Parts: sequence; structure tokens; C-alpha cells
Amino acid sequence: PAPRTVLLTGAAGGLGTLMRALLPDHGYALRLLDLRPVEGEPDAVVADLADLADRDALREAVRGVDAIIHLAGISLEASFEKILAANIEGTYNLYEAAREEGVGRIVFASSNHAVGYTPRPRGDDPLIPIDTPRRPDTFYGLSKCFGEDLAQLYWDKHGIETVSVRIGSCFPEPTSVRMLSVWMSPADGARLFHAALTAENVGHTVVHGSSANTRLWWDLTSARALGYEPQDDSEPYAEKLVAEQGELDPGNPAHACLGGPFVTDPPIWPY
Ligand code: NAI
Ligand code: 15L
Repeated sequence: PAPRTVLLTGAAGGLGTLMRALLPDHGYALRLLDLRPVEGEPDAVVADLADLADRDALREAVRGVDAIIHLAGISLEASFEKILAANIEGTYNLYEAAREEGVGRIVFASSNHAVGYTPRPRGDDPLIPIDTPRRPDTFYGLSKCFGEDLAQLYWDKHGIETVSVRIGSCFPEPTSVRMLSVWMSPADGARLFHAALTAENVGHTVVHGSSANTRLWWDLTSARALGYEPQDDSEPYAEKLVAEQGELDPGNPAHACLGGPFVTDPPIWPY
């Protein structure tokens, strides 16, 4: 069959770059969108054409695609005003463009920081369930709560399906002891996005996004129900990271919550 055409927003970013390399192997033809030029991709929709504030450009970018993977936006903490424009209004503009152009499926990059104040499990505590109450740890996390609710509204009112993926940490390797619990290998990320694009009748489904880590903190049941079968585990990185950083200290709030440093000292968006 012909590859399914998917618009990848945020294609120049870290996760977008990883997914540009991996998703074609799952049978996708990607259309790319970002504010910034996408390295090695002269056909990507960039610059003023690609700002999530530009509704005409968004309509053009989504026209004719089978689905959208929405990664674009501010990915760290920032002022409320900046988050409002990029993540809240920007995501609204994208959903409106999808509605106007008849795109039926979106994968939304939500984040663990929508529920970042949730205490992490210790000892025999149960894994964090997917319906754990919202506890955003930043304005950034709050914008992900908004995105999930927007997705629910567009399913209930307009029949646009979304899988909201509360991504843990998707980087080539875990770089902290916390990340051992929430790491999603890039290959598992591509597997999860593929499952989210192809599973039937998802309505609006929220899933945790990580590999099958030995030190996992959250429940992957709703992700597995989409057909996602994670293949990776962060444990091979554990010995080195624990030797360098020590085990997590339950007395330290940045070690006691799912959101890690975002609860105390969030990394700030540099632009
Ligand atoms: P990133 O910051 O590397 O990439 C975001 C991209 O969005 C950038 O290339 C930026 O130019 C683009 N962008 C920002 N504002 C825009 C706008 N107004 N219009 C068009 N493009 C805009 O972030 P990363 O790590 O690649 O994350 C991608 C998405 O996944 C983000 O939504 C982030 O919140 C989410 N996420 C990522 C996680 C991770 O582990 N990488 C964890 C949880 C969520
Ligand atoms: C996120 O939501 C950020 O976008 C990403 O840069 C990481 O900080 C990740 O969460 C994390 O929690 O490690």
C-alpha cells in the first residue's frame, strides 16, 4: 500500500529529528513543519509559513494529509504569555486547521509534566495509572493539560481522533537516574507513534509514553491496548548513572515527584 502521509510539526526539534529518521521505516511519507529550517530538508515548510500562529499556513500544511503528529511548541518552561501563544493558541490553531481540512487523526505530544506533581511510586506502590488526577508542575505542563482537553473536545464535538502521549523522556540515551524510570527509546517512540496512528477507534485516548523500563513508574496498559509493544529497557544504563549520581533521595522534592526537576527548578525555554 502507498505510505500514509503524515504532517510532522516540530520537525526540526530533538524528537522531530529522531522521528524523521525512524518513521519512514514504518511506512510513512512525512510532510515537515517548523519555525526553524529543518536540516537537510529543503522542502520542509519553514519560517513565517510555519508558525503555529499562522492559520492560513497551517491549513495549507495539513491539506491532504492522512494524519498529524503534533510536536511543535515550547518544550520547557517559559512565561505564561509565551506558552499561551505557542502551546495553547498554537495547538488550537492546528486543531482548527485539521477540522477545516478534514484530517481525522492527530497524535499529540503531551508530557509527564501534565501530572508532574504526582508522587513517584516507591517500593511496592502501584504504578501511576493513566487516569491519575492532573497535577501540572509548570505553565508548560498546564499547556499539555489544555492540549489533552482540546483533543477530547474535538473528538466529542467534531469526531477528530487523538492519541495524547504523555511522553516521559525521549532521547537517544537516558542521562539521569530519574530518566531510567521514564525513558522512551527513540525506536520505541516510533513504535508508539505508529500504534497511535494505526489503532482503530481510539476516540481520544491518553497513554503513557515510555519503554518497558525495569524501573518504570507508570502503567503502560492503555499504550499496549493500541498495539504498542515496547522493545527497550533503560536498565543497561543504570549502573553507570547510579554510580555517577547516586540513587534518588526521597527527601528531595525533585526526586520525589514524577516531574523531577520541573517541580523545583524547571529548565527554561532559551528563546
Ligand atoms: P524541541 O524544543 O527540540 O522541538 C520543538 C520544535 O517546535 C522546535 O523545533 C521549535 O522550533 C518548534 N516550534 C516551537 N514553537 C513553534 C511554533 N510556534 N510554530 C512552529 N514550530 C514551533 O522539543 P522536543 O524535545 O523535540 O519535543 C517535541 C514535543 O514533544 C514538544 O511538544 C514537547 O513538549 C513534547 N515532549 C517531548 C519530550 C521529550 O522527551 N523530548 C517529553 C515530553 C513531551
Ligand atoms: C519534557 O516534557 C520536555 O519537553 C523534555 O525536554 C524533557 O525535559 C522531558 O519532559 C523530561 O521530563 O525528561
